[in-house]
Amino acid sequence: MTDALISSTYSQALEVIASVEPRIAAATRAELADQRSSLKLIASENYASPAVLLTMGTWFSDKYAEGTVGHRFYAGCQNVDTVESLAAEHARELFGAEYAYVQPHSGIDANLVAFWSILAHRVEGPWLEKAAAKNVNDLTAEDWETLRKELGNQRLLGMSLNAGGHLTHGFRPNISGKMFHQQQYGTDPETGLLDYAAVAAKAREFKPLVLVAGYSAYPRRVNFAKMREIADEVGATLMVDMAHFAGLVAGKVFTGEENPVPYAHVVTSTTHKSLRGPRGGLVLATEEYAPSVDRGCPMVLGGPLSHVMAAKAVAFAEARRPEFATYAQDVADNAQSLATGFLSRGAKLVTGGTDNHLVLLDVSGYGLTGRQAESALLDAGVVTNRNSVPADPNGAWYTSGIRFGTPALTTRGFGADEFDKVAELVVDVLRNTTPGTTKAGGTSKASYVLADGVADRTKAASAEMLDKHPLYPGLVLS
Ligand code: DSN
Repeated sequence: MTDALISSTYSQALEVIASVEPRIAAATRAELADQRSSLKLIASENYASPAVLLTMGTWFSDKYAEGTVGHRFYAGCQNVDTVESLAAEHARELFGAEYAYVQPHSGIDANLVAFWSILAHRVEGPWLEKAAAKNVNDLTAEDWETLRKELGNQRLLGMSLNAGGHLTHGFRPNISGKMFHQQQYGTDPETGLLDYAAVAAKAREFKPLVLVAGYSAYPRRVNFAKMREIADEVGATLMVDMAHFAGLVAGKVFTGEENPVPYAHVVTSTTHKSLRGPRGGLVLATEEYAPSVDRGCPMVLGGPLSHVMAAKAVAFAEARRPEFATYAQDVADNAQSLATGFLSRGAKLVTGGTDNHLVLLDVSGYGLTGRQAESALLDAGVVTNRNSVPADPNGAWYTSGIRFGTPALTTRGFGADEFDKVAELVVDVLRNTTPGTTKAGGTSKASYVLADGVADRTKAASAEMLDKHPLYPGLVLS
């Protein structure tokens, strides 16, 4: 697409929107300006291509299509069938998966589909075959009673939130921590690294039905062959949530035992993080689990978002191109550079570094909570998110960490030297931020004071780099 075409397409689209609700058009323009002028370092965010974004803005949004390809609860789904089949085909090819389900609306939805499918597939009962055979309406009252009892007694072992796991991996305040008896594995208290022997010991004792691997704030790679060995030993299903690192799998940075697809029974993902697609979810599975995954809608999900499935197909097609592999390698190399930049300036990193796309900086050494650091950085135009560190004394609200990710700025074209500069700017802000005081005169965990001039000098230095790597170059709104 030419620059002129993209510019006129978006300019005209905004005019149409403004004719109905000008404040939404204005907010959309403001969002582009904000994203263009800030250092986006949120590890779970990226910038989708104009092709992906445009695909979401069509009349596919208007179509209901509960069910599966060729088996819908609504008439007139032939074009949605085309879209869903193509998205699933691209996903299977991209990841070398036996089966792909592209309907989940988000990562949490994908995980719910996975939990359902594992329960449906694994939990013994007369209802099982019927459910998998898609005649769930034949279940008797007695079948449902068995199902309720059996489902309520299953166990799940996942990585704790503090160690970098996700809240859907059995964290108590999440439904995953309530629908299963759950236990969590952590990381080695000294190194912050995953201790496979400790995971195995816990699994032997707890005997989970589901072993969940994957993370949203663990800055290291995982050996999925080892996780599968543990799952097999205790008879668990291995479910891997690769939401954060799917782009590194697609781009073949994570290969062999670091690629979850050949080892996990069920793999879940989002499509908008390192994978750089539209906001949404994805489930990959072995043939064995496919029939129960296929029942995600209407068992767990509302009707599929056809416009987003179409955008997933476009994004997967993009990720199958050779340049995506280059991008993925750059994401990992840039994270190395960012981590090295922090370490060389005396910062403390969880696990002492990274070998994926994210870096977790412990800000307690600066006398700050994660919340204070996040706010001070935002004042300086650096967009991050606060995050717990292992055994965090400040809990999940204030936290002691800041999570940084390289996927978004790598999309803009930032290289290793620029990520080193980013580390310099971040450290400068943190060194020049002090905690505020509470009304009672104590040290606040929320308020902070950023020294005069620091925000301006950070923004000026960032602007030099951002101007060199414009977001959506050529897109000029009239
Ligand atoms: N919100 C995502 C993240 O930031 O990692 C996970 O749900």
